Amino acid sequence: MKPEVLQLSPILIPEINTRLGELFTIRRYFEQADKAAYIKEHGANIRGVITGGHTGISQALMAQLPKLEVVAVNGVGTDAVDLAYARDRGIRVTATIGALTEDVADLAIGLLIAVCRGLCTSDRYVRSGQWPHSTTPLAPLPLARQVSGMRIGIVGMGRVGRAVATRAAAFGCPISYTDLQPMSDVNHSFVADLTQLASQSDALILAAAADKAEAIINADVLKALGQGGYLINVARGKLVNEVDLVAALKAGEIAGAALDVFVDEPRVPETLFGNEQVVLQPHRASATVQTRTRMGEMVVASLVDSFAGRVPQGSVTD
Ligand code: 8YV
Repeated sequence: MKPEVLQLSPILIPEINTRLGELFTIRRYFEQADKAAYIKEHGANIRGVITGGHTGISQALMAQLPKLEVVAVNGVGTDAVDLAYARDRGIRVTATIGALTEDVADLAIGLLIAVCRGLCTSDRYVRSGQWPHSTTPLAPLPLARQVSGMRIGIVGMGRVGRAVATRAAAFGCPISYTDLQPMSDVNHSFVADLTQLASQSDALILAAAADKAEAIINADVLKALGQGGYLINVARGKLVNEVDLVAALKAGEIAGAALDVFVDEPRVPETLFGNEQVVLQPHRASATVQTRTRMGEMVVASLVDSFAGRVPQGSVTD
């Protein structure tokens, strides 16, 4: 009999869904209107879970799956999974480690350029048909901020942070970083204190895991980043005190922000919608065909290996 797997969030690659269906009995929880009834019906037989990095799985749901052996996260962040509870129950948790590093770093740089160069504002200007009505052939848009040479502060020098650093270095940007400790294999300057890092950076790029860090970007850090500073977030919304960020943007205390992630997705503070100093993305950093295919393959392999008694490549609990 095929193992039963509860799927908490969709996978957008058809070939991966076909493969999952061949190997397992997939219970598509995310499509159910009455989720409680669905769990009552199928919970007792579920041996595996597929979920997204942001979605994770609550302890309450894991508690209703007595035969659960493995949670395969289709993402790299495991902050939305109670790892201590999973370990206690002997439930393995896997993540798609390494699969999305390049895409997330690409988007971080894309967002930095977009917000500094006003790409979205300019795009809206052209699309709305305003350009021909300008009194000069040049659009009367404010001049932008040069990106090359900006002092970049990276928060979290893991895989993504390092990939961001490689890209920023190619733009001639001096790079500093903060993390729990200095990394002996990283040549950029380590700054232990986040506020200090902010004060000496033109842009802060958040690439940290959110397991151990919440609301670390607060009013003090934003003040230190200052009126010429930009905040880029491709990690997790909860790293930022969003109320402080909205207030700092409104008061012009920082120059701008480009955000792929938010505290309460898909809800985004509406006051940001009309703010031209902000670029907004709906959590898309890993959303390319190539990366999502690789992630899906890792999810399949995690489940197959786990059910076969092998330790999967992306296990975070073994
Ligand atoms: C994905 C993520 O969008 O990797 C993560 O932790 O949050 C994102 O890359 C998400 O996991 C897709 O399900």
